[in-house]
Amino acid sequence: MKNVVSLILGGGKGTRLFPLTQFRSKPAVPLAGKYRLIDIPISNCINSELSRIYLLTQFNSVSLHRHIRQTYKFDSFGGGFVEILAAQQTMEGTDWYQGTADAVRKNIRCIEQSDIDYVLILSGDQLYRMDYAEMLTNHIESNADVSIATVPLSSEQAAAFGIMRVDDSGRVKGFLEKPQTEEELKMVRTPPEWIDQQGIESRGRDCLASMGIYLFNRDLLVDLLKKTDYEDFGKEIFPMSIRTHKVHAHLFDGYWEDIGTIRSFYDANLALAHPNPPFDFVVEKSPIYSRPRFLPPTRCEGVTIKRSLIADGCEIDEGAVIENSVIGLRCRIGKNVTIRNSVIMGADYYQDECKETLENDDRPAIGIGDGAFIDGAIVDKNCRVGKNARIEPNGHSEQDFDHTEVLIRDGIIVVPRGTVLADGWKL
Ligand code: ADQ
Ligand code: ADP
Repeated sequence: MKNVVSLILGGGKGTRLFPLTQFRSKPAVPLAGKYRLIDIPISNCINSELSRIYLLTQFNSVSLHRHIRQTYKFDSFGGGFVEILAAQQTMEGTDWYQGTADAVRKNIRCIEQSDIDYVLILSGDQLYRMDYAEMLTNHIESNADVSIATVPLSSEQAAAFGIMRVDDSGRVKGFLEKPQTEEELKMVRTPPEWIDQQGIESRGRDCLASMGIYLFNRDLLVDLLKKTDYEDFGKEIFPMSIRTHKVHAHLFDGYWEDIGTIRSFYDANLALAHPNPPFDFVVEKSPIYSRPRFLPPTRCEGVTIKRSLIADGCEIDEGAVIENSVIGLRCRIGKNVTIRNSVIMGADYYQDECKETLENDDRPAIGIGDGAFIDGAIVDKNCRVGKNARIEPNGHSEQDFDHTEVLIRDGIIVVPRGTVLADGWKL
């Protein structure tokens, strides 16, 4: 696998994940209480024995950079690395990445090194487990120029993805980025029988969606990027190159979730707390890596916890009830607090260590104050929720809502990073 280099696209603005992406890039968004989204593709690479990894970033990338620097250190003998390629002005150009293909083009020298035969392009914001070595084997056996990983979906979900039509051998014959009309969809539908024939139960699914995971023969990728000015893989490179090159579909049927919206972020996190989670962190041979933090174990005092994940370093006081929720690092939860169906991200630091604990600070402490009630919410890091505050959508929707402290997105209340909600606060 030494002749494969991985490029993770970590630069999108993540507008649909606002306000979680207000101060951080999408791949830096916390996941399952103690990880960040970027840990997923990097762990998949390491577990597939791919250790030459570049991460292309552009927006709000400070916390992402710090996380990578503190987490992924390889020994000096194996030649592995995770290197960040932040958008920068150069002698050749002064503009930022214009799209996914343009981001790769602007870093073309990294893939032009002589010992690289294949380039694996990944997204920095998806939750799945995949052995990329299997994709490479399939790519070589089918003698493909490019392979696109694809997952079967129903037509109702198709509008959010690149959808492809393949022939019997799996060669891609049509590719449409985000088909919006029935007419467009018709051009790229796949008969469910074909999916069944490949040994995957179609269960009514009749679309093959691109997972945004591409494996290119290096020389072809360099050629395409140098000879064209295409800016995007889904919109331009694939629709054009299927005519002239052998683009092959690599079928995948495991759990795969694109964490692009507040709703998908919320659902994916809560699903992780199920007794049989669709994505399991407990796989001994292929762990999901993250930053080692040396936090103390969570301390609980007379609390009721059902179907929840509790990260390290929390303190949960007497009478608290936590159901169907994810509680992140260093979270302080006061007495008789109720938290249901919520993602509480926790804190970056313990307040006592910080100058903010000056005696004249009359704001509520970082964490969730005594008697607070939270249902159907995402509470970002370092928030101060006052005593007896009530955070719940309460029948409000995004449209009729004009509050300065919190937002409603996809029916979920989002409390942005560092928000202060006074004692007794409610909608
Ligand atoms: P989208 O996710 O909508 O669809 P895009 O916004 O291009 O496509 O993002 C792909 C990845 O590239 C994301 O990880 C994003 O953060 C990153 N990215 C976007 N712009 C970037 C830039 N300028 N610089 C660096 N990184 C950037 C894509 C495909 C679809 C496919 C879905 C699957 O286009 O065909 O179905 O992914 O999720
Ligand atoms: P985000 O998860 O929002 O991207 P950041 O990575 O920007 O967060 O911030 C988290 C980092 O802040 C942690 O790495 C932590 O080490 C650091 N940090 C630690 N103590 C403090 C402090 N007192 N104030 C602000 N940040 C701190």
